[in-house]
Amino acid sequence: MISFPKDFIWGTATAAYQIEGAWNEDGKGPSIWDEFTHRGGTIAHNDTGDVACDHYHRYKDDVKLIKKLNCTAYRFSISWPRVLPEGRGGVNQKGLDFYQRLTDELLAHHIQPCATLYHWDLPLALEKEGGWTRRFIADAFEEYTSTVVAALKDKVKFWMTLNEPLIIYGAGYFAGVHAPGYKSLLKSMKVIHNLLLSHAKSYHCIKSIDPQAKVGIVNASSPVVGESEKDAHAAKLAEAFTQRIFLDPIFKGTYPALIDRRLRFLNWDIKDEDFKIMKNTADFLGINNYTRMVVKKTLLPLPGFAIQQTKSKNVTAMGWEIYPEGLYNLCTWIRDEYGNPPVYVTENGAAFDDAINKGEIIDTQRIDFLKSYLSSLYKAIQEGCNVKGYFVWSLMDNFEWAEGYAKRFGIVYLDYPTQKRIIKQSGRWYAEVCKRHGFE
Ligand code: IFM
Repeated sequence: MISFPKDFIWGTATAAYQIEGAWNEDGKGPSIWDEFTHRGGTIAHNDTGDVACDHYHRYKDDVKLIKKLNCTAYRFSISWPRVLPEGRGGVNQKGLDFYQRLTDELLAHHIQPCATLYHWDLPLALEKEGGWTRRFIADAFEEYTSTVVAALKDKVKFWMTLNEPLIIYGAGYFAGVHAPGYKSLLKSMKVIHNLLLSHAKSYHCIKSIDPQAKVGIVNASSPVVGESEKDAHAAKLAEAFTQRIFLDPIFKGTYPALIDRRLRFLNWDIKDEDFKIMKNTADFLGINNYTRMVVKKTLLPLPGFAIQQTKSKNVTAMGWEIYPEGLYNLCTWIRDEYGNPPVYVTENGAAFDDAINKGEIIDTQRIDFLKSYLSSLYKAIQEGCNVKGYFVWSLMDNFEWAEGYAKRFGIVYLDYPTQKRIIKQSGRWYAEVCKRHGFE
């Protein structure tokens, strides 16, 4: 029997744009994702998040589901343009009220609300002014933070500022496959620094409103390896550009030495005093882990590495290698490099091609996946890693960004035409894990 500590937090996770729907209801302003999906040709099957899981109207049922899963915590995100339709200035009270109702409902069911302030849905009005590429965004994010935290401070004590800054800059500004859809190395480098500054200002803002609150950042966390020995330096560069870049400023107050000059060469707006604001701005670290990253060196010096498609046959429906040891490697690396901070696995899970059969979804592959990653996490905890909780991605199938609804990550199945929710076999299994704090 694998038994996790008794105070270990068990949860599931979602994000506003992926589940809420109601994209233009009750005064919500448009986000970059509304614009990006409505462009057409950007998302598989031209899917949009206009309706998604209709969670905005069905949140009460969804909280009941979380309760059925025996989760003690729920990670969700707040939609910035629902609260501030123009990104700053006038507050949309109806939008804020939705999150009051949601958190009340969670607390009534003894589920701890864990809120992410930014999971990719930037107000379109701010994007029109340059969005994350311009420094003003940090003040706008601070204003948004203060509005939300002042309203919810009695209910939410666990805040995450940004979800996966790596994907924001990599997919949104470098590869162009996520909103706002730029393919620009220069823009992406500017975005990195502004994200970190925004995180830091948001951190200080939350602590000034509620010193008791726990505040952290959530990173897309994958251990990095070179494809062959020749690629060892490329792996170091990739680790710096994807992992250390968001950890060093927060835990050490500097950019990683290996890439500091390159970053400053590409972004003249990096000021030394920024690092004083950024240093020591995480009470905990959120890690989202799905796979590992295999890289190869490239001739181009920037960024100096190329991410390789896995050659493994052991993959999920996303084509991501199933590599549970990676979670152990990651946790022990964080322990050794960053002074063993409190860590929460804020996302872990897998997409598979689930099908309903006589009203049931038998997703044994997902159970195997979760078991193997949880076993790896358990080993890390046994070896002294300060891991405090685990959130499955995701509570239910939802809008999987560029992949639309084709990829299903949920432990609850969504029958989109009827909006019926059906707990998958993995959901029933996870409910037992949460109840027993472990599994055989
Ligand atoms: O669905 C996403 C989530 O929004 C952020 N982390 C990765 C998940 C799976 O791709």
